[in-house]
Amino acid sequence: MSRYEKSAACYESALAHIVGGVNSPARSFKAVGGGAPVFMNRGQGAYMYDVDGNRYIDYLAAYGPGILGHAHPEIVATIIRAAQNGTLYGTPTPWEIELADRLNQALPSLERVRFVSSGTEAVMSAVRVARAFTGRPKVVKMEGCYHGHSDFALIAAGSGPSQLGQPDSAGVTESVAKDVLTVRYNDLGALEEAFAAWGGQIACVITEPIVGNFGIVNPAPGYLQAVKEITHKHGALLIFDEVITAFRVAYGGAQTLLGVEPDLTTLGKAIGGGVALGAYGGKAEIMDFVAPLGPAYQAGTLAGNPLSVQTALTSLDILGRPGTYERLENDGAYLSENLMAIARRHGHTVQLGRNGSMFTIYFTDRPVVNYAGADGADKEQFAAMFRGFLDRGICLAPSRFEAWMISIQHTRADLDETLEKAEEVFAAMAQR
Ligand code: KE4
Repeated sequence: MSRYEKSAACYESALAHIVGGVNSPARSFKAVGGGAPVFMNRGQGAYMYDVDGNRYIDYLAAYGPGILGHAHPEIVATIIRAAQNGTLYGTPTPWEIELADRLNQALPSLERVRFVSSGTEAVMSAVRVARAFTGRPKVVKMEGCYHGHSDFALIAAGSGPSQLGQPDSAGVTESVAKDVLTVRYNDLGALEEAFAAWGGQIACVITEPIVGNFGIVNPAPGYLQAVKEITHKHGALLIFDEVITAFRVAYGGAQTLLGVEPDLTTLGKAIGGGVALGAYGGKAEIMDFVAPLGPAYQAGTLAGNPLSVQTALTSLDILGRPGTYERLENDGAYLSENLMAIARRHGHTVQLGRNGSMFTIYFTDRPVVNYAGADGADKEQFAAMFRGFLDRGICLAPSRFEAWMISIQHTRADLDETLEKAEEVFAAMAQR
């Protein structure tokens, strides 16, 4: 019986009524050679278990939310308690007040906040508010950054920084694309060029402050401060998409870690502790443009729901404990540096992008500072590494543009087991 026999059967069944057999294209194995993805049916601590009964040390972390590991006992207790009082009222609740205050304490730039149900909704809403506040239509985004699947976010780069975008998905119209400019990350000249061409029409610049969507790429020293200055010089707003980085790289996110405050911030993933929650917010004078106070509409049936908000409060309780981020930093450094040493010892040419407990190994000979660098890394080598680890019970994201992510439930023994398996994986790859 093959290791993945039941996953393969699940996949065939899933194809009957679920598009591509998956509820998010990121979960398909298209980027790693295709075939049936692995179907999991249990998560416990640092581990996941597939329908064939195989155990995996989990570095996928559900693409970020998994910072607490699976079935954390305090999270489970909160969800049970919340459910016993009803999961959704359609009215305001006291827990939303507490969470909004906690987010403001963690990220002081969040003077006003709105809760939504996903990162996509957070970003879509923040961009609408920026357009409403400035009265301008255009948005500047960074090539390769991902901001969810609302129309404006699915725009491919134009031929240059001042060239208007092209739809990057069927169903996104040219009229949407003409209001999106894409510039290279870590390239201030490109940003200046975009403003020189369209300055008076640009509502906002949105960026992942520390990139997580073409692997982990840090901003060059001074880059984010300079982006903020250029943006403000032209009367536009700066949006930090911290859906990955908030409460992952630091309790206060990248803006606290790096000391650069945006006008608006979007949040998701880790704040929810594994349930559906997003948020956006920023300066009061901007956010008060949102209905019912202002003319920018945003709403949601599940927005701020008691189940998600109480779970988020417990998630922040846990993450706010002393030593959490020192441990995540130490584990990230320990695992990534040893993985790189093992890969190099087996003759592989690799680069590392890392911030705290999340990192990416690129098969390329030069440091990665932008999307082009990440896209130039060897995809076959990544696929071989992904499969090699998967077959040995180590679960990574099936994409070279994602990251290894460590949780607070991973032990040093888990990391050492991973390194033992890495010796086999990188040796086998060298024999190919
Ligand atoms: P969601 O709508 O998936 O909750 O969030 C969209 C989003 C917004 N901003 C950033 C920086 C993000 O990384 C994301 C979502 N991330 C991807 C993977 N990096 C989610 C995986 C998926 O789509 O299944």
